[in-house]
Amino acid sequence: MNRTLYIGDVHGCADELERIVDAFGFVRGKDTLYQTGDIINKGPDMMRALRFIKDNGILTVRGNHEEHLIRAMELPESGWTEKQRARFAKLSMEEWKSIVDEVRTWPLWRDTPHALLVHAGLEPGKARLEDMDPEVILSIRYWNDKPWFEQVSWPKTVVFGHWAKMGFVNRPGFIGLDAGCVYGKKLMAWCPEEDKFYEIPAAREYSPVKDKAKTAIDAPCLVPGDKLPESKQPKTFEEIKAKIASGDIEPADNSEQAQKLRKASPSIAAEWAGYP
Ligand SMILES: [Mn+2]
Repeated sequence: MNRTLYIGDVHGCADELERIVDAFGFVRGKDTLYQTGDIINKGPDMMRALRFIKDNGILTVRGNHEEHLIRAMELPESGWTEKQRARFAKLSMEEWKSIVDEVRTWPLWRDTPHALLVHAGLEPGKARLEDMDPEVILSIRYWNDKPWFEQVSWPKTVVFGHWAKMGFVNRPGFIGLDAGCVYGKKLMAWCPEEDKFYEIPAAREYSPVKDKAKTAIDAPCLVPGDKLPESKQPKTFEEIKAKIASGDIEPADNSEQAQKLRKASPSIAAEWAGYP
């Protein structure tokens, strides 16, 4: 029987990625491997993880970390934030160029035989993927203070990652596979033909959990507030949201659609906000 495996967020955890594919018993040329995106950043060895993805023909979707990288590479070095500088210092520019060439080819979604695969989720109230905001697909967690998957129905099972804090989700029509491997929890994967979940415990905590979603720098690259004077820069995600709500941070995009998004999900707006 040909089998399929959907693998959760990797974040440079190359060992655990190799081990879960091994535990599945991947047969090259017969089985198909998919992955939820966010291969890069945070963890111990993103180059090896990327090589493994490529060598084994694993079909990924783009994660918010890959999208932030693509956008940062389009900026002149002088336009990078401290956070971006720190991230770029970890590899050579040549390596980053090869990564960006690769991740640029990853789609926002894959409509696969068993499931729709996206990085974070789907925008409630929209029936077509083409009509959804790409930043929502890449970053959604809560929408009007409720998990997005409680507000979406889709003709096929939706497989997603991105929400390490929520962890493994298994409910009718929705499978969330980011179980926080890079935070020392586990890498998870789903095989629909066997109706079975695979998991590999993280060898260690590669990145501290407390950094996650609590500080301004959680927004991987473009940190709203970086262009404000030091004393006025928001230090936490809550502050970013408050500053956007109060108009202290003037977002570059003030269209009706952008305003709607800021109301439904201030976190997504904060993560992607660019302002003059
Ligand atoms: Mn993510």
